[in-house]
Amino acid sequence: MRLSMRWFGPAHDTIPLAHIRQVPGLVGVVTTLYDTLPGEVWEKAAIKALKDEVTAHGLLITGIESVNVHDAIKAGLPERDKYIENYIKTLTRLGEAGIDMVCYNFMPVFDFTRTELSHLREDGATVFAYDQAVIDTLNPNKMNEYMARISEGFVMPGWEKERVAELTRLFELYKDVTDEALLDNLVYFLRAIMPVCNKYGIRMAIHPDDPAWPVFGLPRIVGTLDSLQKILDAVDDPLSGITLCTGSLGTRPDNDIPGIIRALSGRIHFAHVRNLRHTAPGVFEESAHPSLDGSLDMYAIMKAFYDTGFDGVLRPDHGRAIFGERAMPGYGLYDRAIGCGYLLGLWEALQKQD
Ligand code: DNO
Repeated sequence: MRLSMRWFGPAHDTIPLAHIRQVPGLVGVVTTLYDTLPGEVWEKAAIKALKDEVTAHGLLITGIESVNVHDAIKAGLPERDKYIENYIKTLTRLGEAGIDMVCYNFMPVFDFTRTELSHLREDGATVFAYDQAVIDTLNPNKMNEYMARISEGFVMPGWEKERVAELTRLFELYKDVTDEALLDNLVYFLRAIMPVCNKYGIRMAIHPDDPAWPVFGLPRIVGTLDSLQKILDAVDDPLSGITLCTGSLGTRPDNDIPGIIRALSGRIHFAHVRNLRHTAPGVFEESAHPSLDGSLDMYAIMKAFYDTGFDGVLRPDHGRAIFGERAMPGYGLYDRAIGCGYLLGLWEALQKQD
C-alpha cells in the first residue's frame, strides 16, 4: 500500500507540506485544485504548479481527491455532454502530468453530511458527528448556511460556497431522479470517460455516500456491497473502481467492511481508513483510528487489505481535533499523523507475521 495524506493545496490547507513530509512512511499526498468548480476544465499550468510544489517537498501526488462531477451529469440533463467533455479534458491533462488515480463521488447536491464538526468528546478532543434526528429538523435548502455556521470559517470539501449557492434549484433538478436513473447517469458518465482513463492508465475511484443512506430524500446509490458491485459490473473495466472508505461504509453497522474489501479486491483503487463509534441507530461520532476507540475492527480491515495484496493508495481519514491544533475540522495534522503511525504499525505486523 502507498500511504498518503490528504492535502488541500497552499491556499486552503493550514498544514505545510514540510510537516506532512515528516510523517513516517508517507509516500505522498492526495490533493486537488480546491478552487475549481465541478464542470470546469483544470488549467495545465495550475496542475503543473501543484505537482511542482508537492515534488519540491520530496512527496508524490499519489492521486487527486477529488475531480468533482457536475450536477448536470449526475441528474442526466441534456447539457451533461458538455460537462463530460470538460471532465475528459481535465483527465487528459492529469494523465499528461502523470497522475494515475482520481477519486470522485456521485452524491447529488451535497458531499458528505454531518450535523456537528466539533462534537466534544469526554477527553476534550472534538470530532465530526451525525444525528439523523437533527437532520430531520433541518431545512435542506438551508443546509449550506448550517454547514457554514459549524465549519469555523474553513471551506469544507464538497461544501464550497459557489457550489451550494443554489440549493433550491439543485433540489429541483433531482425531483424526478430515482436511484435507477442516477445509476444510469453514472454508467453513462463512466462509459464516456473510460477511453481517456485507458489511454493514460487513470484509475477512477468512486467514493461511497456518506452517510451511506439517503439524506433529504435525495437518491443515493453507493453504500453497500451490492450497490458497489452493481456499479463495477455495469462498467466492467478494471480502471473503474472504488474508494473503500471505511468511515462512510461503516456508518451502516450492517456493512461487513473486511468482507467488502475481499469481495471487491482488484477494483479498490483508493482506501480511506478511519474509525467511528455508533451510539444509536442513525447516530454516530467519529473516533481516533485505533479499534479500541470505535466500532470498527481496524485490524480485520487492514488484514483484508493485506491478504488481498492491496497495493493502491491508502490514507488515514478525518482526524480528531487534538492538542489545541487549529486546522480545518477533520484535517488537522496531529491525529492524522497518529493514525498513519497506527496503520503503518498494523501493516508491519501483518507483513512480519506472514
Ligand atoms: C470528506 C470526504 C469527502 C470525500 C469526497 C470524495 O471529508 O470524505 O469530501 O473526499 O466525497 O469525492
